[in-house]
Amino acid sequence: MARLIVITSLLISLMGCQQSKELAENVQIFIEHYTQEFQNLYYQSAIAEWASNTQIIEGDSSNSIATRTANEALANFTGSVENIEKIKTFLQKKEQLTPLQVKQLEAMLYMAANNPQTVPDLVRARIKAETEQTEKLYGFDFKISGNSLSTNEIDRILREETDLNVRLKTWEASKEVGKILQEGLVNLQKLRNQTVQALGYADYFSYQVSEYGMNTVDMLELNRKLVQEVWPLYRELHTYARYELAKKYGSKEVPDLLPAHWLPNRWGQDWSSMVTVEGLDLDAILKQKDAEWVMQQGERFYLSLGFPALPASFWEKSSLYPLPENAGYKKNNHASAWHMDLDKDVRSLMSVIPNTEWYETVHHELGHVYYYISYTNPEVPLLLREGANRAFHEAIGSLMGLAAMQKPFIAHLNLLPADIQTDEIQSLLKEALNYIVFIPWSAGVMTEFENALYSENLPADQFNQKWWAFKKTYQGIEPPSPRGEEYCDAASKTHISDDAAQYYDYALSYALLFQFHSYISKNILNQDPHATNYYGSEEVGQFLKEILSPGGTRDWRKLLQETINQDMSAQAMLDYFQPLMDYLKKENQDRKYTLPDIM
Ligand code: X8Z
Ligand code: ZN
Repeated sequence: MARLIVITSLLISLMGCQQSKELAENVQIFIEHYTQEFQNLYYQSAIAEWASNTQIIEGDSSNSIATRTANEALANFTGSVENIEKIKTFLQKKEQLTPLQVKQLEAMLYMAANNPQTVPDLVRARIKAETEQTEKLYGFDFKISGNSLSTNEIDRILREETDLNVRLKTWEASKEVGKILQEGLVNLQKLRNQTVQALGYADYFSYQVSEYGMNTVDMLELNRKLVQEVWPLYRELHTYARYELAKKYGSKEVPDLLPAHWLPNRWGQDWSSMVTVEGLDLDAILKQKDAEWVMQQGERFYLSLGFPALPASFWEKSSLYPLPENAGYKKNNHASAWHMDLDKDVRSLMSVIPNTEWYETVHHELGHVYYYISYTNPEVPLLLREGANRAFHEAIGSLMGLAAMQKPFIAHLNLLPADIQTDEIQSLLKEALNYIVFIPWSAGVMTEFENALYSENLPADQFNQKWWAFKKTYQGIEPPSPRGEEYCDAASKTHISDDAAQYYDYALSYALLFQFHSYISKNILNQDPHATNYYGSEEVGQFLKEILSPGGTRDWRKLLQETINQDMSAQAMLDYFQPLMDYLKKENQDRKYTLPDIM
């Protein structure tokens, strides 16, 4: 009797084993078929999007029609009811599959939720709305007194001009694009929410957040904590900037809130050009170079760490420089990197000119490109060719941008005399005006606004007041004059239209990048994090490859533990800037603080 039971249960478990082997094989076949079809449709979509973003011809709808068609085909496939059913059935037997199979099925389901064919009309309407919004955004002709000007030119004026009237006109001109995007944004708010709700997500914000394995409450809390942690330093920088800019513009009064047109950036997200470090004036150095040099220098840095040369197709197919004025068409004016076929076709879209901002951005975009190249390997299935999370993807190039601006690095390139004396506190101040100032903007304004927009269904007649309420609370910035609901200033930020509900990626990426930088400086280079030279260090390259090459095959928290033995945290960033506090407190000694001391 007992024997019989043993044999029967053995038989059953053998059968079970056979079944699960069969299941794993079936799943593998499904994944392979899916992958092939997906790659093909994804590539077609990327090719069409590429044309739509690099050749915007007024009145010509051929690009937008092609883009809509390609995106609909991709959506029909990724959101197909049949695929969704199959994936869900497979996932019910998770425990019989390999972790990699589960991850791939989950990636499919995540994409399906973005355009479920249970609601085909909604998906189609959304694709149409997104294509139209992108066209309007990047086809926009910025003008001052009737004269067209590029966003590079707007940015230059806001960095350099001291005449407040000229600044005001320029800032106002930069916000005009928001007006024509308001209607589209209202439509997209509804359509983005409705499409993901069809597969059970609460709203589009929580859909995007879920990719981190987090919910909206946790993500908001994490971002608010980040703001709180940098707040004491931000408050010092805010006070410093009010007084220094009042001096610079000859204003007798020091305003309580920073007027938006006083700041050297359209959104007040980076104030670093306020400070020039004597002896370390990168802008002056770059003025003697051309845009091609900036691109090649970016590649040289990655090469020096042991990364491969960029493929010839990168140089042939990318769109790296501003269009000539008489081009007769426009292109997307914001920087991006593209993994067109999730294989070897990598490109970047930029408008590089030789200045500090583009020098940094070139390193940022090449970070994406080298991430693509690193995880395009046989160990990483095509569906998992993505960052460990989206913030990792943003962190790598920004890390390289930071490293490429430190004095020992620049001196090593012979761009400076090696023995030049520079003021280290001024360098740190300049960096804080970039990295610290960015946090209340990204983790605060952008994240809170998009949360209100999608999770809280912000009513269309409150977009602008909400935007400025967040600008005031988080950044201590006010508009030059009241801006009613005829404006939609949030929509002057490109991500609001074409990278929706993801801006916290950048906030988190800054925390991460200081963690990576601190690890590299202390544990690999044995250098002061404030004065490093990564150039030529294959060990640094090796460390980065460990982070990059697994792509999305690993849990990001585990990967972080294994590479730097830490959880994600702002501590490294805070430590880095700690020496600045005393300096700023002294500078601000007799000045009135207008931000609350606790956020
Ligand atoms: O949008 C970007 C990148 C896109 S790949 C250039 N960044 C954010 C921005 O410009 O607002 C980089 C840092 C912040
Ligand atoms: Zn990026």
